[in-house]
Order: sequence, then C-alpha cells, then structure tokens
Amino acid sequence: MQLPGATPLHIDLRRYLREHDEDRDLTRLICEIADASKYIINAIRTGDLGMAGTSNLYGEAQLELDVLSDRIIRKRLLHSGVVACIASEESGEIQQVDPDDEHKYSVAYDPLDGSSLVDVNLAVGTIVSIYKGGDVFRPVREQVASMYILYGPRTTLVYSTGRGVHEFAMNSLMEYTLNHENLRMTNGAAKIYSPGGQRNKYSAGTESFAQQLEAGGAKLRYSGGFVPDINQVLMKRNGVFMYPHLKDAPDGKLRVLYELNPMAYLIEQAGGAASTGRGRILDLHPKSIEDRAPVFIGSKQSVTLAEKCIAEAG
Ligand code: FDP
Repeated sequence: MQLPGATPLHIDLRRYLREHDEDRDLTRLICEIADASKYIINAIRTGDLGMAGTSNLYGEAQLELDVLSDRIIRKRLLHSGVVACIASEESGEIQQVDPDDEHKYSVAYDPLDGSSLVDVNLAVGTIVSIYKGGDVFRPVREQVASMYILYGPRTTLVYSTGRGVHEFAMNSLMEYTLNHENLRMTNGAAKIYSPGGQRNKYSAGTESFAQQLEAGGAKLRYSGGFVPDINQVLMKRNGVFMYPHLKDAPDGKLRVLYELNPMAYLIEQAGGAASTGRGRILDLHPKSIEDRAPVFIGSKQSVTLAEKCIAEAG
C-alpha cells in the first residue's frame, strides 16, 4: 500500500505487461510499437513537414511524416520476429511476413492518423489493431489487443489485451509509465460530443440524435483528430464520438480495419459501446482494407440513443 506523501512507484509498460502475465510475444509486440512511437514523436517535433510527392491508396496527399511513421513502425514490427502479417493505412498492400505461423500476430495500423492536423499543430496519433495468426481480415471481436498513442502536449499510450484499458504517459526519459489503470466509462447522459462530418449532410436520425444530445446539455468537443477525440471521451469517462453515415457518404468516412476495430475494442473494454448506428462494430467482419462504416462510440447510454434515433428515422 502507498504511504501518504510517499513518491508513487513508477511502473513502466514492459514491467506492467510482464507482471500481468501477458503473452511474451504480445508483450514484445506492444513494446516494439511503444519504442517506435519515440521516433515518431521526435519526427513530429522536429521533422520536415513537406510533401513526400506520393499519395496513399485513398488519393490523399501524404506528408513526409506519414511515410516516415509507417517506415518506423514497419521496421520495428519486422524486427520483432513475432509478426505474421502487416497492414498499414499508408500502403495499399498487405505484407505477408510469415502468414502460416498461427502463433505469430497480424497487425493493422494507421501510423499517423489525422496527419493533416500536424501543420496546424494539433494532436495526432497512431492506432494499432492486433490479431493472432496470419490474417487481418477477421471478425472484429477476434482482436486480441488494440492500442493507440496520442501525440499531444504529452505523449500517452492506451492499450487493452482484453483485461481492462490502461493508460501510460511518456516521462522525461521517454519511458511509458502507468498513469491510469482500468479506465472505466460511466453510463450517464453525454457531457461532451464530437460530431464528425457536415451537419447538413446528416440523416434525419443522426440530426435527431445530435439535437437530443444538445438538449441534454452535451458540449461540442471536436478536434478533427480521431485519436485525441476518442481519448477525450475515454478520459472524461463520458461522452460520444460520431462520424455518421452522410447523405453523400452512406458508409461515413472512417476505415473499419485501421480506425474503427481498434477503438471499438478499447471502448467496449472500458465499459462503453461502439455501433454503426445499426449494430455493434465488434460484429463487423472487414473484407477489404477499404471498408468504411459509420460510427457512434462512447458511453453506452448515448450509443443506445443513437441506435434508437437511427432505427426510427434512418
Ligand atoms: P484526417 O482525414 O485528417 O486523417 O480518418 C482520418 C481523420 O482525419 C480522423 O482522424 C478524423 O476523425 C477524421 O478523419 C476527420 O474528418 P473531417 O475532416 O471530415 O472532420
């Protein structure tokens, strides 16, 4: 037990994973990605923000940082020796490393989500989804772990391996030390909401949901970065993020494999909910890296309200 006034014991990520009997290879994988993030944060702070002259699969101009972040993580994953298959949001291809080894892991990741925010100096993040075996196109509920790293005023890492959701913060020695253990969302009415997409393109159901959130006193909190917006909902223990189906984008914007799977897993692990508006994200089974879906994610009560509004009015 902690004595009053005593300096709290700093528990680093590797030690925490070991003490909680996590699989040795999974521990290694999570720690490799954590190590990679130290180079990414350094690149964000000091890097060249010019264009790389290439575009990703979705035709978006890439910042140099996207390419760099992808290379940093990929190198670490390959070096880990425990990876069977790699899918990165910045590349159009799945890299088969050792696809027949069922003991290894498949990793789908977005190396620098929200990268368009870097040049306006807002927070961005890395998102990672982990499966056992050599295939990333698995039912979402079969994920064995997911995590994100938030590059904000502080750098934090949030992960779950199915045993709660834990937050670590990077200290001055660039080590991740435990900040919050077993984060839990509350189930009351949303105090904050983060609505993506243009409101005049919302369906009647989503518009009704937004109006009911506002009538209930929810405050608007949208940064345009999926990682910081989800992190805010999680850390405030209450609230909802949405990027709904739009009149001209029936599947919304966010990608199932790289963005929705890992965040749905984390938020459900924290006692929240994640839905397309018509069913659980964890019931999805992506078949392609391009699959997208609408998302309503956060406190259970809000996500249930979203589903009700959409069932009633579309
Ligand atoms: P970005 O396009 O800047 O990379 O999926 C990427 C994402 O950002 C998310 O991080 C964010 O939630 C969303 O798109 C923002 O989209 P809008 O610009 O349409 O709000």
